[in-house]
Amino acid sequence: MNGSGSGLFVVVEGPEGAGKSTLVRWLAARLRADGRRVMAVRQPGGTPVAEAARKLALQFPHEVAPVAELFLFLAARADLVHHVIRPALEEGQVVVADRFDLSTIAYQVAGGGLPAADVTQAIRLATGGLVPDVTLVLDVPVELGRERQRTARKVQDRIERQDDAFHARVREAYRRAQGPGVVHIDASQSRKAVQEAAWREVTAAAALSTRGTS
Ligand code: T5A
Repeated sequence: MNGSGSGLFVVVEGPEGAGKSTLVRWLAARLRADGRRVMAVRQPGGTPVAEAARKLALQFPHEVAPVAELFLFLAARADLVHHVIRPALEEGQVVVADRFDLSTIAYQVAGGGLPAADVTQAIRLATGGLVPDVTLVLDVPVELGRERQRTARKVQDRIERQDDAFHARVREAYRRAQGPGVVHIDASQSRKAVQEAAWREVTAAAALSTRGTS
């Protein structure tokens, strides 16, 4: 399905504080306990170039033009796909990614107002058309996500500091997302309930695919 070798490509998406990193860590551990070889990645990040782009996109103390911001995220993704994700899939590993293309549609298109068709083309160029086997979209109300971030004492980056209207558009774009392998999970539930729902979807995707086994 992902068009790259025999691995399984799992993406976790959703707005700020939805519990993506928590779920990625849990899924990676659970899959490893099942004897699978797992590569967990976050975006933007994961290679020296992608980490440098992450700093520019999220921590640079100057205004970044919307299209420049788009290309920073896509530069990070292109490098991660080329150096890490495709090779891991080709080796038959399960790749679990914290964010992927849907983040760009939610934040730069719905949030930032860039044109969807152009961004979709740019994404395709950056990833070579790589598509996840399953995308778990975690949904939480904006205020609950912010509350979780505050409780976790997360220092806000440039995008998290955007206003509530921006984050409401991001959440709405996630809620509207659909397509092959896209699954929505109510992430205002307990960690355990979210993990169980996610595990059902990942095992179903692995069963559908001949991939994802070690
Ligand atoms: N971005 C990214 C774009 O604009 N375009 C793009 O193309 C890409 C790829 C990345 C930023 O970049 C933007 C979007 C983002 O603004 P980041 O620092 O990587 O930023 O941060 P986020 O991905 O937003 O991650 P967060 O840490 O904010 O949120 P998570 O990962 O969703 O949440 P997590 O797992 O850290 O959990 C937050 C807290 O909630 C608790 C956790 O223990 C933690 O304390 N928690 C729960 N509490 C109760 N119930 C549950 N079910 C819980 N699950 C987790």
